[in-house]
Amino acid sequence: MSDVQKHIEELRRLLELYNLQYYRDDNPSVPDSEYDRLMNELKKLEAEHPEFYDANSPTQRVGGAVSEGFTKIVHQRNMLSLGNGYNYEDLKQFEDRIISEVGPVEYIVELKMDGLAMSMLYQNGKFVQAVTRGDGVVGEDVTANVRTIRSIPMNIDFKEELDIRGEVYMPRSVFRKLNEERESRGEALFANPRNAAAGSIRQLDSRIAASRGLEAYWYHLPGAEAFVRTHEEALELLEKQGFRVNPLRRKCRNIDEVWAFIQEMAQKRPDLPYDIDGMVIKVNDLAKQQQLGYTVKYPKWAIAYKFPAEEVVTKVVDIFCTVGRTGKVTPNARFVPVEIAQTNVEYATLHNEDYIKSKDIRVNDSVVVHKAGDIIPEVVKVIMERRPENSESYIFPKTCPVCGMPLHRFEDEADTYCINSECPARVVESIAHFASRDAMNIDGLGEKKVEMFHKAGLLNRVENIFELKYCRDEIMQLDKMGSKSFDNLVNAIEEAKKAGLDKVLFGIGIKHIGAKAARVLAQRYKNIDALMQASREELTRIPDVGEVMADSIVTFFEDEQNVKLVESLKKNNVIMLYEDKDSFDSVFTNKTVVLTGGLDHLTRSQAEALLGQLQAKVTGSVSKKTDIVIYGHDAGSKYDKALQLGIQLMDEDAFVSELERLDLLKKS
Ligand code: 1X8
Repeated sequence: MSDVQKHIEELRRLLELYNLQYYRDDNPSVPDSEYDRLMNELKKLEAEHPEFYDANSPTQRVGGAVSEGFTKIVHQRNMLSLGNGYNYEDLKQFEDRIISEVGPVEYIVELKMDGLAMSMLYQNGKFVQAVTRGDGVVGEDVTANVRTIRSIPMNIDFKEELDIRGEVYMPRSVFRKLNEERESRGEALFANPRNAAAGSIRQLDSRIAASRGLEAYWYHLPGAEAFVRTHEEALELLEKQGFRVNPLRRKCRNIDEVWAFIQEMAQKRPDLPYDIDGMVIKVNDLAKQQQLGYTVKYPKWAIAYKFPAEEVVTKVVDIFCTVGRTGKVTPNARFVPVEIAQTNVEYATLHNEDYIKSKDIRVNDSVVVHKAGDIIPEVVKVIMERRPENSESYIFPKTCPVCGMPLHRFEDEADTYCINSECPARVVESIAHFASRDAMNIDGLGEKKVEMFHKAGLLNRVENIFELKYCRDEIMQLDKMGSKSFDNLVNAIEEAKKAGLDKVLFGIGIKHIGAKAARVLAQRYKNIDALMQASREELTRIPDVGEVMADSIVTFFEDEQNVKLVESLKKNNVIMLYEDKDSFDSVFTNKTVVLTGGLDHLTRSQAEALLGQLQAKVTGSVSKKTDIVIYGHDAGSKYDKALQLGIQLMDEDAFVSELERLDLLKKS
């Protein structure tokens, strides 16, 4: 290494240290002037020696990179959400189930940050990538913006690959200042710190993200069992490696201790420097976590306790109906806007005709509205004493507010439907649903755009989406859209063709088939033709698929229009196959594996951790019970013994290519 390079590295090391002392520890060891002097020296040297560029250099943390959009990244492990609890009974139930499955356990109780979930990847001790949660399976690459959060170490003293999960947030004080500045400049205000953090992390210009004073707490290390025994130790490991871990956490021996801590934190909540929306309770022992496992949606070893909803009184200004993609007519209330749980609330769903009748909600009524965190606002009750004298009951419409056709309410159903399949509201909603995030995820084709294109006669059916690329001039004129934006839209549509069978099944809008059921069906049938041929009886035999769903699927594919839609998607090369992204079925699954000899491409513990992920049992010695021996260079007696016993042998190259095939290792 040249002297210059050595000097650059030393400056980087010092500046990173001073950065962390200042931003993470709130405990600077040198005056600002000294920091500035070293930073200027480093900037000068880096400018003179571009060959030593390093994206993680302290000079890079003020931002600078401007990107055109965020690359979508498939998480190596899904980012799950948690089941919710709202009271003591919910938590007690959570504990009862745990006790019945694994006996009494210890819990770690932490604050539930109201921010943005994030996953950071470290390889070889270096920060390499940060990805938002997204839908839990696919997130967005926001590396350049996360790099500007100065409390995050860019280099750590830990060579194993780490996936570090946590929450990026905006402190309340920063939020207040930001909004004051925005107000003085006449800019739109952020509704709450969470929205401000989200807006900042999705800035295309990383210098803006850098200026937003974002912070982060880290609370989860998937695969931690390779290094430690408990969640507590995992958090300590993160702390030791220099990550901010929220110190407000407690180990509890039972749910009563958990509840006491929750009460304590509920008291302190208003004085915290950041927003929290609840508490997270996790089983401490990692082996017990694994034993408890997961439901389809949530880990069974953790639960999120949500603080109670806030309630506010406001007045109903209007009641109006909207029509969804299935034709369902939903009544909504519009209020005098109020702030609840730090968001502005102006609308709430009134669900259906009976709901309005049972609460007797009327225009001009004063009502109690509640909202908890991410839960949609609801009308709790009408304050009857304040009802004006000339008040009249709400009369549910007899005709569709959009197309004017008569509405229909089926017997035994609470909902009312517009049964005109060409009703513009239904058409727009079903196309927008197809394009939406949890379905095909077509950026730039939200409801407003779909409505506009529909009005212009460009979008009458889902399959027309794939013809938009031929309407360049019309769309650019219609939408005052630049040619770049048009290209982006066309690219997003092309990209969406690869979304996979599960997304297509959800997107085409089969009644009663949500995102989860769509995934189950895709996993089961692998291609759409097999599903189209499935009988009612066959479908009901699938766990998670009941009779209502089975009927709905069969009926859907009996409709000629829907068969045409599928044909048209095929013609447009929309992929209708399913590839398993998160099941790691491999040659190693449930096998006993021995590693021997020196490995060149990964360390021994990396290999063991990856095999662990594949549900293989890694042991130290070769016996008749061994299924596979993976050998590197200079393998000795274990290799010989495997040969003797006729055990399957696999060299490192074969092992590495299998890991690459499973997307557990990146191709080098
Ligand atoms: C979400 C959050 C978790 C924690 C804190 N804040 C959150 N928003 C924590 O574990 N301390 S865990 C979590 C999740 O798993 N979805």
